[in-house]
Amino acid sequence: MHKLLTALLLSLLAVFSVQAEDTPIKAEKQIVLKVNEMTCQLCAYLVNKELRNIDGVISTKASIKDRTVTVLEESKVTDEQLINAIHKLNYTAEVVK
Ligand SMILES: [Cu+2]
Repeated sequence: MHKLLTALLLSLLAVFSVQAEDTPIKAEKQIVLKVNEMTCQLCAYLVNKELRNIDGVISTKASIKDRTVTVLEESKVTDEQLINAIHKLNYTAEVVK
């Protein structure tokens, strides 16, 4: 009986530690930037590369067709950081959503 109780407690603990690991993921956010000058693969490559250099950016996806970049990032990353990175490439950027 005691063994069963211990096993139950351990599995409960396992559930709680999984939830604890999940918490930082909820601090992620996604924003979409419009980059009007991004018209070819090279532009998209440079924009992705520059944004991924920012500490806290998890992933980026540039679309030449829509001229937008979807950025998955930690909540500590500010819109200004993303926009400044794109300005470094001499492109303009505005937050779409
Ligand atoms: Cu280009």
